[in-house]
Amino acid sequence: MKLLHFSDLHLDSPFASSTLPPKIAQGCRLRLRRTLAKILDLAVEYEVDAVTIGGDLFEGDRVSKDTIHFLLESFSQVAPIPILIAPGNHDYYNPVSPYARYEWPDNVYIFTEYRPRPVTLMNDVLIWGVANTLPNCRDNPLTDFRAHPEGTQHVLLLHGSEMGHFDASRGEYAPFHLKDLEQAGIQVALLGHYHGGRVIENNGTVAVYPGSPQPLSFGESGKHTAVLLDWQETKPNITMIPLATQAFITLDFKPEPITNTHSLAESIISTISTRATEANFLRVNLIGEEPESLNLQLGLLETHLSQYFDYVTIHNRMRKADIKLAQLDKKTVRGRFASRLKHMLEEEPEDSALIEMALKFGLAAFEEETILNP
Ligand SMILES: [Mn+2]
Repeated sequence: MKLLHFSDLHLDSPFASSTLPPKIAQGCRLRLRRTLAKILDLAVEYEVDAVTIGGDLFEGDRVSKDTIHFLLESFSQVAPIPILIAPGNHDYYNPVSPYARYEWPDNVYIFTEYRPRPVTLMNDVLIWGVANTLPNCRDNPLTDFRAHPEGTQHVLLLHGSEMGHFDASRGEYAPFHLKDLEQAGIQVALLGHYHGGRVIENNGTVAVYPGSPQPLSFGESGKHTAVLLDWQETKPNITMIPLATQAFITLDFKPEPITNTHSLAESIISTISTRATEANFLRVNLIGEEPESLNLQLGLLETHLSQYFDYVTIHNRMRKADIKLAQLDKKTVRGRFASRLKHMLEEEPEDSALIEMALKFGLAAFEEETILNP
């Protein structure tokens, strides 16, 4: 038996958390549709016995009729390959969800209850599927569940949080533990919810998170795959097939000892070695102490980097340089200037931003004048 499993495609995602411009976000949504086409091509190519979807296929509060029609057509094109869907927290099942309102092709089976229900895939294989039926299911869906009968391969399809590998960035939905799988007699759990792909093995039970096929925001690390499971005997061989063609790259960058915006841009570019094939989005956090010599022009830096990346956002989190002892030498004009402003900083903290700016530009002016100590 062969299965192809994926989850968390999030069709029609607004990509809002990454503040992408509308046109770039539109390109990402198009890429999600193309990724579904790619996954279904793989299903045909590998001649799988079923495709399983572990929820968050689309974003239920935003999904367009157009996208649902795209899904209906895409799924019917791979018939008779069965497609089993366990709705997640973003595409949860209820009587008004697209899962209930549209007529899905005959090869599509949608789970509708918040407890494991079986579907016979072949003679001795049962797929137990669970549907999230609310946007925030918090009870353990496996409580008191026992897969039966014995001697059958029991596979679970579920969108939920395995609490032993809890990913706080995704929150606690349909929570369960690995031991619940064991106790229920589940051999393989095909999961969704965590967007970083991983395979968890424990006492003969295998749990698979494929990750979101495409990363959906900055900070989404890990693998982005569809997973091919190929049962030779009782245990499946597991192959994670990478699918991401877009990348959200976050870089914390400490610019010392760089002296100008141009060399800063060039060294940021050379730091980033891996790129996705279709689109790369870059977030740079400038950290550490701001080099005294660096008269940073953020707009210019962004334009420079935008020649190499599809979207760039820069966050300047550098600390202002401390006032150095030499600058406080009261025998020099510069020292008296620095001391005076340092004193103002202590006396008038509410104006600190303005005073720091005056200090920075004032000291820069002194440097260019080459003021010598007497
Ligand atoms: Mn998701």
